[in-house]
Amino acid sequence: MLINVRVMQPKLVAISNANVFANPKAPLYPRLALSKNWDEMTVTWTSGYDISEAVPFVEWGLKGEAQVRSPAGTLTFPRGSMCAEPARTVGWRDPGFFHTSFLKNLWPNSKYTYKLGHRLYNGSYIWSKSYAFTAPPYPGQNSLQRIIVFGDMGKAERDGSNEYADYQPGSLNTTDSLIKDLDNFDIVFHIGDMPYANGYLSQWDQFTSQVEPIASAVPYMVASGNHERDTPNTGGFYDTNDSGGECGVPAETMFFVPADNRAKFWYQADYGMFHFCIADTEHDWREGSEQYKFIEKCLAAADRNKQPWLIFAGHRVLGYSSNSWYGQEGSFEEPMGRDDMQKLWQRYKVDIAFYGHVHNYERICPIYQNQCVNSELSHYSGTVNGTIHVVVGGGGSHLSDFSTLKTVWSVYQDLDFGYTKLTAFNHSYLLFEYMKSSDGKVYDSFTISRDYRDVLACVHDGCEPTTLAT
Ligand SMILES: [Fe+2]
Ligand SMILES: [Mn+2]
Repeated sequence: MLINVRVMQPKLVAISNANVFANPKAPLYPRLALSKNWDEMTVTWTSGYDISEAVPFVEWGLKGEAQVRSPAGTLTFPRGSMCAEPARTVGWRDPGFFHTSFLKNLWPNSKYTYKLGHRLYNGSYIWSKSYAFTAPPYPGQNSLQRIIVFGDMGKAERDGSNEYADYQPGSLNTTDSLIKDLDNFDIVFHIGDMPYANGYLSQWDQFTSQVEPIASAVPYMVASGNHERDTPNTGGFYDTNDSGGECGVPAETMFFVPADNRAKFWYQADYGMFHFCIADTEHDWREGSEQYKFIEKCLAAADRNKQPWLIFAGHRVLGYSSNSWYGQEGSFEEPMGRDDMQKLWQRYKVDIAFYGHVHNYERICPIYQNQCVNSELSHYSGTVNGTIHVVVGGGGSHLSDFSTLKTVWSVYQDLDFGYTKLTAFNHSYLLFEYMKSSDGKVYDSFTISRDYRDVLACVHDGCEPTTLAT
């Protein structure tokens, strides 16, 4: 049945023949994610099989060689774990089961194949189709490493049905561009606002289905956004119901991240020459908070000789954005965003900070205490004396206007759907690119070239004391 859904006035458009599902419980939508250990990959998928009915596992191994089986855990969440309407009421739908397996002892950069399986207690097996991935590089390893970053993608249907308020018009373009380019990147960071299910749980399946070609092939790392987490009176930093009562539960159960506690969605990730510190902007980040301590520890953990490229990312704009509502508020950031965090970006010489939430693209100069520290626009080199901030929230959801006020620090603005890519060629050369989702072509870019001593060099107040003693 094809129904054009305006939620309040559904209109019947056409009726198809009856659909029969071969196996409505079949294992689906594998999504890869980095683990806490560099030589592991996690695979999470969705099925209709509880542990009481079948044993979930992954059959996997080096491509073309003997395959082994690894066990998987099983999780679900009940209606009672939703915090408010509509997730607890009209938006609720039994989510099925979520399985995660840890594939261990991987050989760096090697190709693996894998299949999801369930062994029923009557001895028969249910299989998924076969998938493949490339194992992550060893931390510090010198090899080509390519990272995709964007936020706020959402989902959409190709036949135009169920276009729920036409909320994510650019989503399919972004997904399709990435699928077309799948051989040319190694890992994805989707920094919050994933399906915009907003308490209508079936939309999570639509989203995991849409990203499956990407997430089943490269690690799909996520961050928590207001549309995943925010529900009043549930311990978050914001008291709006942007998640439609989900209060983070579907995101934290359906996607694996290497956090100590997935309900506190901050974590670190190593990928070769990159060290990532991912913030959870829906929880307090100010000095003295649990998250602030974590972010400091994470940034301090980057050995810049081996991991020169230090990246900070979070959903809301803790840094700088010329978005119109941030402009009206006057400080061009999420309220209280950079007050405390900038101390850490400066002290630990973060290269680039990424944000979503604002649905457009904007690049900020290398900045220190609200001042551009470099008039260069495209080829940065030498001492690390400021952090470059990037808003990349144009993944697909309706676009956000820029302020008419001009700021000195805004280098490039694009009111369109797009995503960004980082390419580390080695320890001293990084390429940044911004692509439009509509054609996958590069519209903005810059490079950073420098050596280890340029990271160690004293700048501003960021140096340890020295002595004259010899
Ligand atoms: Fe968003
Ligand atoms: Mn948001």
